[in-house]
Amino acid sequence: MAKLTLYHAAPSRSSIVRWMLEELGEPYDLHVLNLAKGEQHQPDHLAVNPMGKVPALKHGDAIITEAAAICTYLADEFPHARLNVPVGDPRRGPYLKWLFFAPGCIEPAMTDRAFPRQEQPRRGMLGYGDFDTVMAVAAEAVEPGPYLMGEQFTAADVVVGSTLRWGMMFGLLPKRPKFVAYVGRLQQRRALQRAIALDQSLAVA
Ligand SMILES: N[C@@H](CCC(=O)N[C@@H](CS)C(=O)NCC(=O)O)C(=O)O
Repeated sequence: MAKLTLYHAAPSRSSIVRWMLEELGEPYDLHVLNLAKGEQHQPDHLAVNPMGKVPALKHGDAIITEAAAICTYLADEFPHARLNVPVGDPRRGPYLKWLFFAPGCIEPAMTDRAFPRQEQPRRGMLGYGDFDTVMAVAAEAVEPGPYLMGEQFTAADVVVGSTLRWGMMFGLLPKRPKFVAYVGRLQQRRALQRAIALDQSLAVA
């Protein structure tokens, strides 16, 4: 089987992929980068990800970047883990919507609020519209639960859940009761607990 290698720094957005890999239960190697030392901008890493960022995933000869794309890829590539909604299932559309919603709407709404622009663009020009609508839509989506796709935990929960978890942890997102309850459910998952513990030991090493 082709080897999986995660280009990782802890804590960072590559922790999203580490959680995903722990959910999958497939063996993987880590290639750890020190972001503070700028290793992500060195030529050997730029050959992997010309964006000079983590995460990146190498699977055999394939290199995938962008956390949400990597999680989507892994869920489809290892369907036995039941972390995807397969092509042909009518729930696939909403599943993909949430995978794109985190990097396409939640994250830019959050960072634009943290680092406001000098001039506020027209709402129609912003792909996410406005912060309050994004928060309201996300809160309604996580409410019935336990997961975004109902009883099935999927890669969409890894991506959306990580964004909400980090956003609240750093005070960038409001601690809405629906977000807190959802993230609390996710934190019960052994794979997330394992990923957090592994990242903590990496950070202190
Ligand atoms: N759009 C990328 C963002 C990745 C990203 O910004 N990673 C940060 C760590 S959280 C990084 O590598 N920063 C180092 C740098 O830009 O120099 C994704 O979702 O994977």
